[in-house]
Amino acid sequence: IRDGWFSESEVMWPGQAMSLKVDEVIWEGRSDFQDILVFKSATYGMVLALDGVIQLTERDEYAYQEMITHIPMHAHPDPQSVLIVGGGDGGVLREVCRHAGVQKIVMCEIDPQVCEIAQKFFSNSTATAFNDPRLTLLHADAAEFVKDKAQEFDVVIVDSSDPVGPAETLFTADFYRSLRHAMKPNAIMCNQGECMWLHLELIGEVLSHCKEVFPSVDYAFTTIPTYPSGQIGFLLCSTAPNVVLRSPARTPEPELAAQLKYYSSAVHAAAFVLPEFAERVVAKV
Ligand code: AAT
Repeated sequence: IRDGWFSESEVMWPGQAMSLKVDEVIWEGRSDFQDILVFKSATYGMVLALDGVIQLTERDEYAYQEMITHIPMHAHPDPQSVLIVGGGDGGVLREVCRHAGVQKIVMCEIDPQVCEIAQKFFSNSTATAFNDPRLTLLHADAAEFVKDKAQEFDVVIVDSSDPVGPAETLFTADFYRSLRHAMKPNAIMCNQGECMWLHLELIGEVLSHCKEVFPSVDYAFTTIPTYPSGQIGFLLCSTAPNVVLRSPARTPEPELAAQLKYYSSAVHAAAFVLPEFAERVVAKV
């Protein structure tokens, strides 16, 4: 923070930095895993940054949380058991809990302090469902946690930070192999998939790791002002062959649809239509 403005650290996006005007710093410190910063911004509400990288702002978080959650949840015909990897702010959990058919949710977030801070400062936005009785909350490296799991989950949502830092383990073929083992037949996973404007090469690599492990793979994206370059993607994988991830298996129940601000069935299908420069890379994998 300099002269009243927060600028994002640019390790993974050299030469550019998103800046937000700061009204008040609310919390600043270091956990066992990362630097944590919470501040009130002038025009984007409360903001959470980890290691200098924006994880959420109250103004636009739903564009990410809804899409990373509802694309896999609606690509699956009847998800009952869900694993959330990362997601310590609780936003993905909030969206998963909106599905009445879900019976069991396991969330594996490496850093307990992120969950504590979310419940303290984001209890009106993302951290609304930590008391849901369906939730089991664990604090571990998800790459370790999934190693001995078999056929447990219908949907896995990997809401992880970028591969520089504690999330490095979550972008490897080993992790995807363990995940596949932890998933039921016909299960779907959705992974934070970085930005096609910045990381197309990384996306191609990670997609090919996924292809080694999963028979059906595709890539979608959402728009979001406060993530680098205003856009972030998702890697979608199914444990079954020939699953068309871009066609939703279900439409949102009316009660859910009324709460959604970004996701719809039309947006689901459209999110997989990529600009030609990205389509070429994804189609080649
Ligand atoms: N919904 C907010 C967006 C995130 S959160 C990423 C979370 O993943 C963080 O809370 C972090 O502590 C957790 N995490 C990182 N590594 C691991 C791991 N190995 N196991 C379990 N949890 C982990 C992502 C924002 C994307 C930013 C785009 N630039």
